[in-house]
Amino acid sequence: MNPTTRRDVLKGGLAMAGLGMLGLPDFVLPALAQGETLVPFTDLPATVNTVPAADRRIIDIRNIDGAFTPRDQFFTTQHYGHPDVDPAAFRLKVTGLVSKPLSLSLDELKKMRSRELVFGFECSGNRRPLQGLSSNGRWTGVPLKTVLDMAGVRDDAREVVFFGADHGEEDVEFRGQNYKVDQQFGRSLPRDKALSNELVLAYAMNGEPLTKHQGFPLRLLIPGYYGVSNVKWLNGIHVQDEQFLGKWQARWYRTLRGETIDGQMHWKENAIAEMRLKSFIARVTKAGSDHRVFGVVLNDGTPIRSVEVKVDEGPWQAATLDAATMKEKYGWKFFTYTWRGATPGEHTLVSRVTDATGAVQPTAEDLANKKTFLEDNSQHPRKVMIA
Ligand SMILES: Nc1nc2c(c(=O)[nH]1)N[C@H]1C(S)=C(S)[C@@H](COP(=O)(O)O)O[C@H]1N2
Ligand SMILES: [Mo]
Repeated sequence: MNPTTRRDVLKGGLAMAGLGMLGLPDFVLPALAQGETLVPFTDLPATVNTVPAADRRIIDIRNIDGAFTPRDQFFTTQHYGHPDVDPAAFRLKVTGLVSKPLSLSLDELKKMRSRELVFGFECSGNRRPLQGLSSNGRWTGVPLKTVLDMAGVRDDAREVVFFGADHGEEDVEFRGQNYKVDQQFGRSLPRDKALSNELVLAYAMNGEPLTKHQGFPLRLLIPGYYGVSNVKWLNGIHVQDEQFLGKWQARWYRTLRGETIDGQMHWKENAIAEMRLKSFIARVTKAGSDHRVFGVVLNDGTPIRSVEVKVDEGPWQAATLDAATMKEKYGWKFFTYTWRGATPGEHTLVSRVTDATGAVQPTAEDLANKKTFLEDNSQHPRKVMIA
């Protein structure tokens, strides 16, 4: 598809939404094959505002046109805005229960043996109707284990806490008292997880330095975990023997779920960690007399067994897993399904993914006892209009 045609399609979409061209980013539309056209979702506006604020960005899932999200389109969010970090003065400090505290410059980190990590993640708040808070990148950085081993984690250490340069005043409530304290954004991991092999302190994505949005100059990446775990503007690693109960670890990022155990309802609050098994349909296109359904899978890295698609009240049908994206353990994955014989009118399409352990993506009804909106990995029925 040539650029002129893409722009025409974009204009068409904007005209339908009653918006002008001014002030909107020049996003390219998906690489549609010759003669392939987008089928409108009737439960999503023709265009979505992908830049709701200067430091926030979502993706329009209909526009995904490759395995890796370009750095200027990668979804982005944070709680305290963007801190200013001077890369020359930057130091990563490793403190606490270590035999040798460290203070590492960016150059020192970049001289260490690096590794690449393909990792796609979603914000734990990503959900219908937009599903726009996910992206996929090829990251470069230093294994966290290299730095922790260099510092020497002591035997009495139980947790590793990661701090960003960003901070804000928070109310810490205790029995009717509010204590206002200035806190850095902080997240923690149990010792064994922090010392496992796949975690990376990243300074580049898709072959270029991180942008400010992505946490320049350094961020933590925990493959398979939700977005919140990937601490941006990372400047402190503190090793301790206590549990870390900071706001963004223990209080804000929680899911409340009811679970029946031995006939009795138990209400559990869990901290956000591993991504839950999810698929969603990102776009439907018309190609000749057939329709093509394209979608995305995200999870904790457990191999994927299958994705199925259901049209209206029909049977579940096998979708085709995209071989290239399936190869990357922690990348997002794509699927396609060819929908034959679509009749004019509105139709409901839904996908569900099953992993190698046999776990199946839940329906919204299955999650009826999940009371907070985080970790919504439910099957997402999507409506389209066939002309
Ligand atoms: N230092 C810091 N890191 C942070 C956050 C934050 O507020 N401060 N937000 C987290 C959340 S909630 C998400 S979803 C991801 C988003 O990462 P991205 O902007 O690269 O997409 O960053 C995480 N890392
Ligand atoms: Mo998030």
